[in-house]
Amino acid sequence: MTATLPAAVQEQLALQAIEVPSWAYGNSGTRFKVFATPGTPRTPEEKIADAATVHAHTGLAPKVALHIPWDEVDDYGALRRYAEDLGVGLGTINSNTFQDDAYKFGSLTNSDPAIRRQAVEHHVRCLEVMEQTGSQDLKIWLADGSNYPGQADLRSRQDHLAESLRTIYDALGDGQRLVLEYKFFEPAFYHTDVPDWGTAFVHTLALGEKAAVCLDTGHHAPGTNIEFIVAQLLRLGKLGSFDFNSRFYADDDLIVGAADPFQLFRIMTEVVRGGGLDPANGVVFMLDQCHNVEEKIPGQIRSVLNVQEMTARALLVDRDALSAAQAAGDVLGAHAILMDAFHTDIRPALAAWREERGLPADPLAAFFASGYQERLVETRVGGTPAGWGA
Ligand code: PSV
Ligand code: MN
Repeated sequence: MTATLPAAVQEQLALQAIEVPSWAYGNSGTRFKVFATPGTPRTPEEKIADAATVHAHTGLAPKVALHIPWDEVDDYGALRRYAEDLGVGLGTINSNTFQDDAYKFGSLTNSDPAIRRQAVEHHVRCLEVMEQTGSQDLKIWLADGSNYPGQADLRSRQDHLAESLRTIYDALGDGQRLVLEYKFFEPAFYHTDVPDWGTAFVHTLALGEKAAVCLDTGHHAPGTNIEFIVAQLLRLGKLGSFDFNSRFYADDDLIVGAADPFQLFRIMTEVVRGGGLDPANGVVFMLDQCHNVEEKIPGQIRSVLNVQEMTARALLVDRDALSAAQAAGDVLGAHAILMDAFHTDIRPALAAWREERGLPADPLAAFFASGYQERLVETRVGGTPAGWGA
């Protein structure tokens, strides 16, 4: 492919905005070991500074998603101004009802009304934070579930969930949305209260227009056709956001597009097909990743570039030719049209696209040459490195 992308593709790419998660910059690991990294941020401000560096090198990551209470500060208005001074905004607020002893047997689904109330109040507090950060989305992921058949009443927990979500939904302010994330297992192993897109869909449908589904790419059983779910949710107007990452075995939270680049291409192809790139459709593209053994800022740069590369390839699919081949029953012809786009090396064209915008042609090389990481290692001395609090 020549070094120039078609104008229509360039226009679409210019609109692309990927939210990066604050927790990607902190230390993380497995239940076996969290490895410390020199230069790791100690505060939400330092995480935001690292995220702003990703945006400065790629032009792709204008917002930082926060996790409450991991990113708890006294003054969220000041945090917002701090971010804006660095050229980024604050994005999705992720609630956390999975690290408190009270939630051992569930949060919004708990059979104890006092615990449900505590969990609802946490979410209402998150909505207040969103007022100050200017965030649009409250993202709810629940660790709720059970480990043994008979341990919990599956049915009444759905009723509790519906009621708790309703209370939170009714507290949404102007321009705020509730986004419900599903995950098929972990930390609960027998049953999970929001295990799949269907459950997330029925709850958000019952709530109303300001509620939608979050699709975390790592939250499916092996072999699940995720792009089908993308197509269906877009068709139903209920795809609120993505949590992008890669998985080999479980919820690995690896770099998006690393484990299965073709899957990311297929997902982005359905996003394009369903109008999901149009900001009017409200789909938020977020990363939900951890960098346990690789460098964190370069890991995030690699991630947003992977999303951009697969978006560009998806935009190159010859739609008219594909429709004609599909209508004609030309199985191999239709397949070849899709594969032609996937196999197109758009990297030189994207490098040129960046240069035209005053961005480095090679963001990773520019980051390594900038000395930013070395400065962090020298200056971030003392204090407690941020972590996921597990
Ligand atoms: C749960 O596995 C999850 O995907 C949710 O989005 C949480 O908020 C996030 O991970 C925490 O890392
Ligand atoms: Mn997630």
